Amino acid sequence: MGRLLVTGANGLVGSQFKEDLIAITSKVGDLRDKKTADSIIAFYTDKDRQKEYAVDRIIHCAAKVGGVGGNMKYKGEFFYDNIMINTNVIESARQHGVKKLVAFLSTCVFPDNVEYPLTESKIHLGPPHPSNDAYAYAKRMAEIQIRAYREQYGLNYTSVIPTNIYGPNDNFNIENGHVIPSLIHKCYLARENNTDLTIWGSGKPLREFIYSKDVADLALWVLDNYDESEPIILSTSEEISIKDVVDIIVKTMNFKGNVIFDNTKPDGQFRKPSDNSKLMGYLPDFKFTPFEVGIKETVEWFEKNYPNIKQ
Ligand code: GFB
Repeated sequence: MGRLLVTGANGLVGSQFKEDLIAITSKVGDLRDKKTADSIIAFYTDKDRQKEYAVDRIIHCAAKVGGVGGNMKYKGEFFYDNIMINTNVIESARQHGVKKLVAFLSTCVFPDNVEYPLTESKIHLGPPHPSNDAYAYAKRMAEIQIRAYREQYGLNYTSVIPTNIYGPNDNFNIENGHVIPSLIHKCYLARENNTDLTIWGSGKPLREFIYSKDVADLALWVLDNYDESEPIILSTSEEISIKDVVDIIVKTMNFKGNVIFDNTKPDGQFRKPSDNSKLMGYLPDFKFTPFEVGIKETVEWFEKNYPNIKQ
């Protein structure tokens, strides 16, 4: 078995892999560019040059991601960047003999109006939620590309469908980031400046969150143990309201100020409850990091590294 290459290795999930691997970050090259993506993968898979260190497995985490705000504002970029990155990486992996590739989707790719809970077979049963349709359709195409390559080339490539991921080394941008990093950043500033903490929307929407470290552990398991053509959902199947998320962050950060709900800001999709029984069928004893523990570790990481964070 050759070496593992991880794309997006400086990202939320990519930075959680501690194995001996080839870490590809955007500093190494722009994967939206076909030649650049191909030269990177050609270099590390070249058996003559790399000998026993040649790469034959890829975990593909690189993507343009963001929260509901960023997805609604930059639909063109979320579509173009993700469809180019995925298409280039999966095609170059094929051309250079990569034996196993795991790509990342997200539960936001599922249709907005479908019978809940979400299960793997429902991905293409209708349009995704309008707030992130550009991103969702681009990600759905990775699933299509992988299935097509399995059928034509017999490649054992697959994909994982995590719920909303959070953890250290996230993008803490207040306008375009996901809810948990945005709220931790805003709560920190409100506490330091004795100002109100403003939450987007009503606080009623429900989400399922999974800790980045758990996602990395599960992606490694999928890499070496999961050979089905169908993607697999990575989820705790535990829903929590945004209001309750706010309460846990406020308690963890010891914030004593006012919490304001700004209904002029988007609630996004109301809920996207997923069924993790496929995953649990394989890993019945997998221990997910409890939400309050993950939040505590993420807040500690933020306060230790602020302001040297992605924002
Ligand atoms: O994380 P988030 O932006 O993504 O928002 P989605 C989750 C919920 O948090 C929404 C509420 O209901 C927001 O209204 N929220 C409250 C906030 N305060 C804030 C805040 O300060 N910032 C943000 N960002 N949200 C994304 C998709 O949807 O999920 C992406 O757009 C991706 O493509 C990601 O799939 C996992 O869960 O709404």
